[in-house]
Amino acid sequence: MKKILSFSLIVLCFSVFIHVQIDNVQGIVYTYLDSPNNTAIINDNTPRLQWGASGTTSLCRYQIDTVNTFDSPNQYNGTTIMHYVDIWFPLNETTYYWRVQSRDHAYVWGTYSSTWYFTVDITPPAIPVIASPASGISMCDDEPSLLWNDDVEVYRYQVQVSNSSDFSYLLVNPGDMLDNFYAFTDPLDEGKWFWRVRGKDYAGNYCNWTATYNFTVDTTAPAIPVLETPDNLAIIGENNPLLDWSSIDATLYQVQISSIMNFSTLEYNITTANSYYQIPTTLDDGVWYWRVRGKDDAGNWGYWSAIWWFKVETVVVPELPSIHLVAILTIASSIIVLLLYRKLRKK
Ligand SMILES: [Ca+2]
Ligand SMILES: [Ca+2]
Ligand SMILES: [Ca+2]
Repeated sequence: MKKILSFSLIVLCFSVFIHVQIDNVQGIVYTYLDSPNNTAIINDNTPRLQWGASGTTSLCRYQIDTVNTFDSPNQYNGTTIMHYVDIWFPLNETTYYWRVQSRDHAYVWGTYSSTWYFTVDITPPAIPVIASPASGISMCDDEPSLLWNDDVEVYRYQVQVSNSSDFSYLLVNPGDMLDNFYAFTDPLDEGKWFWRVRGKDYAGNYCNWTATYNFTVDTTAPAIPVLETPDNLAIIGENNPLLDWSSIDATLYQVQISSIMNFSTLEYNITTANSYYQIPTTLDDGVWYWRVRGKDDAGNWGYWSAIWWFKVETVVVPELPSIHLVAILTIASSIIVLLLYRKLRKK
Protein backbone atom coordinates (compact mmCIF):
# COMPACT_ATOMS: atom_id res chain seq x y z
CA MET A 1 0.00 0.00 0.00
CA LYS A 2 2.83 2.38 0.89
CA LYS A 3 4.53 1.55 -2.38
CA ILE A 4 1.38 2.33 -4.30
CA LEU A 5 1.04 5.75 -2.57
CA SER A 6 4.69 6.57 -3.26
CA PHE A 7 4.27 5.65 -6.89
CA SER A 8 1.11 7.76 -7.21
CA LEU A 9 2.90 10.76 -5.68
CA ILE A 10 5.76 10.38 -8.11
CA VAL A 11 3.35 10.17 -11.06
CA LEU A 12 1.47 13.28 -9.84
CA CYS A 13 4.67 15.28 -9.42
CA PHE A 14 5.83 14.16 -12.83
CA SER A 15 2.49 15.14 -14.35
CA VAL A 16 2.67 18.61 -12.85
CA PHE A 17 6.24 18.94 -14.05
CA ILE A 18 5.26 17.84 -17.56
CA HIS A 19 2.25 20.22 -17.58
CA VAL A 20 4.33 23.18 -16.51
CA GLN A 21 6.97 22.30 -19.08
CA ILE A 22 4.38 22.05 -21.88
CA ASP A 23 2.81 25.34 -20.78
CA ASN A 24 6.12 27.13 -20.77
CA VAL A 25 7.22 25.75 -24.07
CA GLN A 26 4.12 25.19 -26.19
CA GLY A 27 1.22 26.69 -24.27
CA ILE A 28 2.15 30.36 -24.59
CA VAL A 29 -0.75 32.20 -26.14
CA TYR A 30 0.03 34.27 -29.17
CA THR A 31 -2.10 37.39 -29.51
CA TYR A 32 -2.93 39.00 -32.87
CA LEU A 33 -4.70 42.32 -33.39
CA ASP A 34 -7.91 42.49 -35.35
CA SER A 35 -9.47 45.94 -35.54
CA PRO A 36 -9.25 48.83 -36.15
CA ASN A 37 -7.06 47.79 -39.05
CA ASN A 38 -3.46 48.77 -38.85
CA THR A 39 -2.93 52.35 -40.18
CA ALA A 40 -6.72 52.93 -40.19
CA ILE A 41 -8.07 56.48 -39.96
CA ILE A 42 -11.28 56.38 -37.95
CA ASN A 43 -13.94 58.92 -37.09
CA ASP A 44 -14.91 57.19 -33.84
CA ASN A 45 -13.04 58.61 -30.85
CA THR A 46 -14.36 55.89 -28.53
CA PRO A 47 -13.59 52.85 -30.65
CA ARG A 48 -13.63 49.19 -29.75
CA LEU A 49 -10.22 47.53 -30.05
CA GLN A 50 -10.43 43.85 -30.89
CA TRP A 51 -7.94 41.06 -31.04
CA GLY A 52 -7.66 37.31 -31.14
CA ALA A 53 -5.47 34.67 -29.55
CA SER A 54 -3.95 31.38 -30.58
CA GLY A 55 -5.47 29.60 -27.59
CA THR A 56 -7.75 30.07 -24.62
CA THR A 57 -6.86 33.00 -22.44
CA SER A 58 -7.53 33.89 -18.85
CA LEU A 59 -6.66 37.58 -19.12
CA CYS A 60 -5.49 40.08 -21.70
CA ARG A 61 -3.43 43.20 -21.15
CA TYR A 62 -3.61 46.04 -23.62
CA GLN A 63 -1.53 49.18 -24.06
CA ILE A 64 -2.50 52.26 -25.98
CA ASP A 65 -0.21 55.23 -26.41
CA THR A 66 0.66 58.06 -28.73
CA VAL A 67 4.22 56.78 -29.05
CA ASN A 68 5.05 53.31 -30.22
CA THR A 69 7.38 52.70 -27.28
CA PHE A 70 4.40 52.89 -24.91
CA ASP A 71 6.32 54.90 -22.37
CA SER A 72 4.80 58.35 -22.74
CA PRO A 73 2.75 59.88 -19.88
CA ASN A 74 -0.53 59.36 -21.70
CA GLN A 75 -0.01 55.63 -21.97
CA TYR A 76 -3.25 53.84 -21.29
CA ASN A 77 -3.02 50.31 -19.88
CA GLY A 78 -5.72 47.92 -18.85
CA THR A 79 -6.68 44.29 -18.54
CA THR A 80 -9.77 42.42 -19.58
CA ILE A 81 -10.94 38.85 -19.76
CA MET A 82 -12.53 39.69 -23.12
CA HIS A 83 -10.82 39.86 -26.49
CA TYR A 84 -11.78 43.47 -26.91
CA VAL A 85 -11.92 46.72 -25.03
CA ASP A 86 -14.32 49.62 -25.57
CA ILE A 87 -12.51 52.91 -25.11
CA TRP A 88 -14.86 54.94 -22.96
CA PHE A 89 -12.86 58.17 -22.77
CA PRO A 90 -12.80 60.23 -25.97
CA LEU A 91 -9.47 59.93 -27.70
CA ASN A 92 -7.78 62.99 -29.11
CA GLU A 93 -7.50 63.53 -32.84
CA THR A 94 -4.09 61.98 -33.22
CA THR A 95 -2.38 58.68 -33.89
CA TYR A 96 -2.49 55.90 -31.32
CA TYR A 97 -0.33 52.80 -31.13
CA TRP A 98 -1.61 49.70 -29.41
CA ARG A 99 -0.63 46.17 -28.54
CA VAL A 100 -2.01 43.30 -26.47
CA GLN A 101 -0.61 40.33 -24.64
CA SER A 102 -2.59 37.37 -23.28
CA ARG A 103 -2.25 35.03 -20.37
CA ASP A 104 -3.28 31.44 -20.58
CA HIS A 105 -5.07 29.45 -17.90
CA ALA A 106 -1.77 28.43 -16.43
CA TYR A 107 -1.14 32.12 -15.72
CA VAL A 108 1.65 32.29 -18.22
CA TRP A 109 1.82 35.53 -20.20
CA GLY A 110 2.54 35.41 -23.89
CA THR A 111 4.57 38.05 -25.59
CA TYR A 112 2.96 41.24 -26.84
CA SER A 113 1.32 41.24 -30.20
CA SER A 114 2.83 43.28 -32.99
CA THR A 115 2.13 46.99 -32.60
CA TRP A 116 -0.58 48.53 -34.75
CA TYR A 117 -1.69 52.10 -35.00
CA PHE A 118 -4.78 54.04 -35.96
CA THR A 119 -5.53 57.73 -36.29
CA VAL A 120 -8.59 59.42 -34.85
CA ASP A 121 -10.15 62.17 -37.01
CA ILE A 122 -13.60 63.47 -36.14
CA THR A 123 -13.28 66.81 -37.98
CA PRO A 124 -15.07 67.06 -41.34
CA PRO A 125 -13.20 68.57 -44.28
CA ALA A 126 -13.93 72.13 -45.36
CA ILE A 127 -16.95 72.71 -47.57
CA PRO A 128 -15.79 72.58 -51.21
CA VAL A 129 -15.43 75.84 -53.10
CA ILE A 130 -17.33 75.76 -56.40
CA ALA A 131 -15.23 76.87 -59.36
CA SER A 132 -17.63 76.71 -62.30
CA PRO A 133 -20.13 77.17 -63.73
CA ALA A 134 -21.02 80.32 -61.83
CA SER A 135 -24.46 80.11 -60.31
CA GLY A 136 -27.35 81.50 -62.32
CA ILE A 137 -25.81 81.41 -65.77
CA SER A 138 -27.36 80.07 -68.95
CA MET A 139 -25.34 77.82 -71.20
CA CYS A 140 -25.76 76.28 -74.62
CA ASP A 141 -23.61 73.31 -73.59
CA ASP A 142 -25.96 70.51 -72.54
CA GLU A 143 -23.11 68.35 -71.28
CA PRO A 144 -21.27 70.80 -69.06
CA SER A 145 -18.57 70.00 -66.52
CA LEU A 146 -19.15 70.90 -62.90
CA LEU A 147 -15.91 71.92 -61.25
CA TRP A 148 -14.84 72.68 -57.68
CA ASN A 149 -11.52 73.26 -55.98
CA ASP A 150 -9.69 70.16 -54.88
CA ASP A 151 -8.93 69.67 -51.20
CA VAL A 152 -6.15 67.33 -50.03
CA GLU A 153 -8.16 66.45 -46.94
CA VAL A 154 -10.99 65.08 -49.04
CA TYR A 155 -10.92 61.41 -49.85
CA ARG A 156 -14.08 61.30 -51.98
CA TYR A 157 -16.59 63.83 -53.29
CA GLN A 158 -20.32 63.51 -53.68
CA VAL A 159 -22.23 65.63 -56.18
CA GLN A 160 -25.97 65.84 -56.61
CA VAL A 161 -27.81 67.29 -59.60
CA SER A 162 -31.54 67.87 -59.59
CA ASN A 163 -34.21 69.76 -61.45
CA SER A 164 -35.62 70.95 -58.14
CA SER A 165 -33.91 73.13 -55.57
CA ASP A 166 -34.86 70.75 -52.75
CA PHE A 167 -33.12 67.83 -54.52
CA SER A 168 -36.23 65.69 -54.15
CA TYR A 169 -35.42 64.22 -57.55
CA LEU A 170 -31.79 63.32 -58.21
CA LEU A 171 -30.62 63.09 -61.78
CA VAL A 172 -27.14 62.08 -60.65
CA ASN A 173 -25.84 61.31 -57.18
CA PRO A 174 -22.35 59.83 -57.41
CA GLY A 175 -20.93 59.55 -53.92
CA ASP A 176 -17.49 58.13 -54.47
CA MET A 177 -15.78 60.56 -56.78
CA LEU A 178 -12.04 60.85 -56.76
CA ASP A 179 -11.95 63.82 -59.13
CA ASN A 180 -12.92 67.37 -58.24
CA PHE A 181 -15.25 67.65 -61.24
CA TYR A 182 -18.26 65.96 -62.71
CA ALA A 183 -18.78 65.64 -66.47
CA PHE A 184 -22.20 64.74 -67.77
CA THR A 185 -22.13 61.89 -70.22
CA ASP A 186 -25.70 62.34 -71.47
CA PRO A 187 -27.19 65.60 -72.72
CA LEU A 188 -29.21 67.48 -70.15
CA ASP A 189 -32.71 68.62 -70.98
CA GLU A 190 -33.23 72.31 -71.49
CA GLY A 191 -34.20 74.06 -68.28
CA LYS A 192 -32.87 74.97 -64.88
CA TRP A 193 -30.63 72.55 -63.00
CA PHE A 194 -29.52 72.67 -59.37
CA TRP A 195 -26.36 71.10 -57.98
CA ARG A 196 -24.28 70.84 -54.83
CA VAL A 197 -21.15 69.05 -53.62
CA ARG A 198 -19.77 67.74 -50.36
CA GLY A 199 -16.57 65.99 -49.37
CA LYS A 200 -15.70 63.05 -47.20
CA ASP A 201 -12.32 62.76 -45.51
CA TYR A 202 -10.26 59.61 -45.07
CA ALA A 203 -11.96 58.92 -41.75
CA GLY A 204 -15.41 59.07 -43.33
CA ASN A 205 -16.44 62.47 -41.96
CA TYR A 206 -18.73 64.37 -44.36
CA CYS A 207 -18.72 68.14 -44.52
CA ASN A 208 -21.95 70.05 -45.11
CA TRP A 209 -23.22 70.50 -48.63
CA THR A 210 -22.14 73.56 -50.54
CA ALA A 211 -24.73 76.20 -51.19
CA THR A 212 -27.09 75.17 -53.99
CA TYR A 213 -25.82 76.34 -57.36
CA ASN A 214 -27.90 76.46 -60.51
CA PHE A 215 -27.49 76.85 -64.24
CA THR A 216 -29.88 76.85 -67.16
CA VAL A 217 -29.38 74.75 -70.25
CA ASP A 218 -30.62 76.58 -73.34
CA THR A 219 -29.87 75.08 -76.73
CA THR A 220 -32.55 77.02 -78.62
CA ALA A 221 -31.27 79.73 -80.95
CA PRO A 222 -32.84 83.19 -80.77
CA ALA A 223 -35.30 84.44 -83.40
CA ILE A 224 -34.18 85.95 -86.69
CA PRO A 225 -34.12 89.76 -86.62
CA VAL A 226 -36.27 91.63 -89.12
CA LEU A 227 -34.50 94.58 -90.75
CA GLU A 228 -36.42 97.85 -90.53
CA THR A 229 -34.50 100.90 -91.78
CA PRO A 230 -33.15 102.06 -94.13
CA ASP A 231 -35.80 100.48 -96.33
CA ASN A 232 -34.60 97.76 -98.59
CA LEU A 233 -33.45 99.21 -101.97
CA ALA A 234 -33.53 102.73 -100.53
CA ILE A 235 -31.44 105.47 -102.11
CA ILE A 236 -30.20 107.73 -99.34
CA GLY A 237 -28.31 110.95 -99.35
CA GLU A 238 -26.50 110.40 -96.07
CA ASN A 239 -23.36 108.32 -95.85
CA ASN A 240 -23.57 107.25 -92.20
CA PRO A 241 -27.12 106.03 -91.87
CA LEU A 242 -28.66 104.50 -88.76
CA LEU A 243 -29.37 100.82 -89.26
CA ASP A 244 -32.32 99.54 -87.29
CA TRP A 245 -33.89 96.13 -86.86
CA SER A 246 -36.44 94.37 -84.68
CA SER A 247 -35.55 93.51 -81.11
CA ILE A 248 -35.50 89.75 -80.39
CA ASP A 249 -34.61 87.40 -77.52
CA ALA A 250 -30.93 88.18 -77.90
CA THR A 251 -28.40 89.87 -75.69
CA LEU A 252 -25.99 90.59 -78.51
CA TYR A 253 -26.35 91.37 -82.21
CA GLN A 254 -23.82 90.98 -84.98
CA VAL A 255 -24.06 93.42 -87.87
CA GLN A 256 -22.25 93.00 -91.19
CA ILE A 257 -22.06 95.64 -93.90
CA SER A 258 -20.43 94.90 -97.23
CA SER A 259 -20.24 96.28 -100.74
CA ILE A 260 -20.39 92.68 -101.96
CA MET A 261 -23.59 90.75 -101.78
CA ASN A 262 -21.95 87.57 -100.45
CA PHE A 263 -20.18 89.50 -97.67
CA SER A 264 -16.79 88.12 -98.75
CA THR A 265 -15.23 91.41 -97.71
CA LEU A 266 -16.66 93.35 -94.82
CA GLU A 267 -16.77 97.09 -94.38
CA TYR A 268 -18.20 96.60 -90.88
CA ASN A 269 -18.44 93.50 -88.73
CA ILE A 270 -19.47 94.60 -85.27
CA THR A 271 -21.42 93.36 -82.28
CA THR A 272 -23.74 95.48 -80.21
CA ALA A 273 -26.24 95.00 -77.43
CA ASN A 274 -28.62 97.44 -79.16
CA SER A 275 -31.10 96.58 -81.85
CA TYR A 276 -29.72 99.41 -84.00
CA TYR A 277 -26.36 100.59 -85.21
CA GLN A 278 -25.22 104.07 -86.07
CA ILE A 279 -22.55 103.78 -88.74
CA PRO A 280 -19.72 105.81 -87.19
CA THR A 281 -17.87 106.85 -90.35
CA THR A 282 -18.83 107.76 -93.87
CA LEU A 283 -19.64 105.14 -96.43
CA ASP A 284 -18.61 105.67 -100.02
CA ASP A 285 -21.33 106.34 -102.50
CA GLY A 286 -22.65 103.12 -103.88
CA VAL A 287 -24.64 100.07 -102.94
CA TRP A 288 -24.23 98.57 -99.47
CA TYR A 289 -25.53 95.20 -98.30
CA TRP A 290 -26.26 94.51 -94.65
CA ARG A 291 -27.53 91.74 -92.41
CA VAL A 292 -27.97 91.07 -88.67
CA ARG A 293 -28.11 88.03 -86.38
CA GLY A 294 -28.58 87.64 -82.64
CA LYS A 295 -26.95 85.64 -79.85
CA ASP A 296 -28.84 84.72 -76.67
CA ASP A 297 -27.40 84.78 -73.16
CA ALA A 298 -26.65 81.07 -73.39
CA GLY A 299 -24.36 81.68 -76.37
CA ASN A 300 -26.62 80.34 -79.12
CA TRP A 301 -26.32 82.26 -82.40
CA GLY A 302 -29.46 82.65 -84.49
CA TYR A 303 -29.67 82.60 -88.27
CA TRP A 304 -28.79 85.68 -90.30
CA SER A 305 -31.57 88.02 -91.27
CA ALA A 306 -32.56 88.59 -94.86
CA ILE A 307 -29.98 90.66 -96.78
CA TRP A 308 -31.08 94.22 -97.49
CA TRP A 309 -29.28 96.90 -99.47
CA PHE A 310 -29.33 100.64 -99.76
CA LYS A 311 -27.58 103.03 -102.11
CA VAL A 312 -25.61 105.96 -100.78
CA GLU A 313 -25.73 108.86 -103.21
CA THR A 314 -24.20 112.05 -101.93
CA VAL A 315 -22.56 113.53 -105.08
CA VAL A 316 -24.88 116.37 -106.46
CA VAL A 317 -25.81 115.77 -110.12
CA PRO A 318 -26.17 119.15 -112.01
CA GLU A 319 -29.82 119.96 -112.49
CA LEU A 320 -31.17 120.09 -116.02
CA PRO A 321 -32.52 123.52 -117.09
CA SER A 322 -36.20 124.00 -116.46
CA ILE A 323 -38.74 123.74 -119.30
CA HIS A 324 -39.29 127.53 -119.24
CA LEU A 325 -35.61 128.18 -119.54
CA VAL A 326 -35.29 125.63 -122.33
CA ALA A 327 -38.17 127.31 -124.15
CA ILE A 328 -36.64 130.77 -123.73
CA LEU A 329 -33.28 129.51 -124.83
CA THR A 330 -34.89 127.76 -127.78
CA ILE A 331 -36.75 130.93 -128.77
CA ALA A 332 -33.63 133.07 -128.21
CA SER A 333 -31.50 130.78 -130.31
CA SER A 334 -34.19 130.74 -133.05
CA ILE A 335 -34.19 134.57 -133.17
CA ILE A 336 -30.42 134.61 -133.35
CA VAL A 337 -30.52 132.12 -136.21
CA LEU A 338 -33.20 134.23 -137.98
CA LEU A 339 -31.24 137.47 -137.57
CA LEU A 340 -28.12 135.79 -138.79
CA TYR A 341 -29.99 134.51 -141.85
CA ARG A 342 -31.37 137.98 -142.72
CA LYS A 343 -27.99 139.56 -142.30
CA LEU A 344 -26.44 137.03 -144.64
CA ARG A 345 -29.17 137.64 -147.30
CA LYS A 346 -28.58 141.43 -147.30
CA LYS A 347 -24.99 140.93 -148.34
CA1 LIG B 1 -10.87 65.28 -40.97
CA1 LIG C 1 -32.25 80.47 -76.33
CA1 LIG D 1 -34.38 98.27 -83.31
